[in-house]
Amino acid sequence: MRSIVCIPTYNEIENIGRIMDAVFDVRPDIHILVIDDGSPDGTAAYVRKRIADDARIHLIEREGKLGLGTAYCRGFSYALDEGFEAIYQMDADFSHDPKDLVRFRDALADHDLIIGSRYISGVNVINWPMSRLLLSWFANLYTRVITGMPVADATGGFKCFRADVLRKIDLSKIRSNGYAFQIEMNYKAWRSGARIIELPIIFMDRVQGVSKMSKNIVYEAAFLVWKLKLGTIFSFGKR
Ligand SMILES: Nc1nc2c(ncn2[C@@H]2O[C@H](COP(=O)(O)OP(=O)(O)OP(=O)(O)O)[C@@H](O)[C@H]2O)c(=O)[nH]1
Ligand SMILES: [Mg+2]
Repeated sequence: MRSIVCIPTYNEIENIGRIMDAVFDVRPDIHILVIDDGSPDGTAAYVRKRIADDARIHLIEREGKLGLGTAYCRGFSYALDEGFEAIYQMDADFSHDPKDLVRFRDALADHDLIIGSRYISGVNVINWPMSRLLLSWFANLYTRVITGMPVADATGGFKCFRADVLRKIDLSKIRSNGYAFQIEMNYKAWRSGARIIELPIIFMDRVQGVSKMSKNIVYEAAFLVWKLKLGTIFSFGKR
């Protein structure tokens, strides 16, 4: 399967080179698409240099910090247009272990959406403050109870979609950004009948670079799960 991993970046100059190397180490077949939002630290300029001697690297540059959700959607659309069949997403900051890309590929044989999960087989999060862990854990419980979606970790950002799943989702209608974006994509994939599997991953807090987490991300997600649920009820069972 032709595979590509979408990596959104905002000020990841300390990480981007090393993460690309780590990805190619385990998956030399995979392409990498960086979606950079005009990082002032020169992340995009660095990627551009690497593109000169590696055809597996792709770059989309946007004008300013336009948010994670739209960055992913731009990346997914690009990947579909270019004919990729397996479309991965991961963070640049080493919270996600590139070695897991191998297990994800194997699981794709009989699934349509692979979700890297911190909350099956216990809690696999390293170096998060307890407050953030609790927030994330309760956000997932809340999402599961309200939507009924059988996913233990619906807010994580380490995933792989078969292209067919993304084609069924109208990416131009997605407005959410942070946690909410991940929930919305999982929900829409689930409603469209995708075969979903969660694989246990170990999530490490970022060591290098700056966090972009904010309170708005939490409010957005809290509101979105109701919107998804009510949207489904009022569509009278339509998918
Ligand atoms: N293109 C783009 N990338 C972003 C934006 N915000 C965050 N990112 C990238 O998306 C990925 C996830 O963002 P993080 O800042 O790591 O979010 P997080 O994991 O919730 O929080 P921390 O790891 O604590 O910073 C990283 O690769 C970021 O560089 C954005 O507005 N645009
Ligand atoms: Mg992070």
